[in-house]
Amino acid sequence: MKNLIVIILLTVAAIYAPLAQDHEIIETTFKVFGNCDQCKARIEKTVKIHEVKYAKWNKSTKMLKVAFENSITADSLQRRLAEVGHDTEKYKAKDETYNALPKCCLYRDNSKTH
Ligand SMILES: [Cu+2]
Repeated sequence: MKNLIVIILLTVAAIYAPLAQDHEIIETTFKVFGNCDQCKARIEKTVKIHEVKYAKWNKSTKMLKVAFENSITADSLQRRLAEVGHDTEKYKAKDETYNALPKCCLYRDNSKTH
């Protein structure tokens, strides 16, 4: 009986150990420039990849709160945002990408929130 319990415990540990390893969650907040609700939708959609568990952008503070698996980095998320036209603390969007955004989203010239 004692042996059986030991075997069950070892089996359970063997199954869960590799799963537990991969899923360490990192939570962080960084600045992403934007203006409006369309920006909010674009920003949150851009970072909602498989590894990201949570993403909320605050229109007034311009802060993006994210929780993601440690297989990716906050840096890679900031790069993705710059690629769709949103400047971040670390990366600047290309002018041509920025200029292609809808008018209400042009946060560099028109920084008021509406
Ligand atoms: Cu916008």
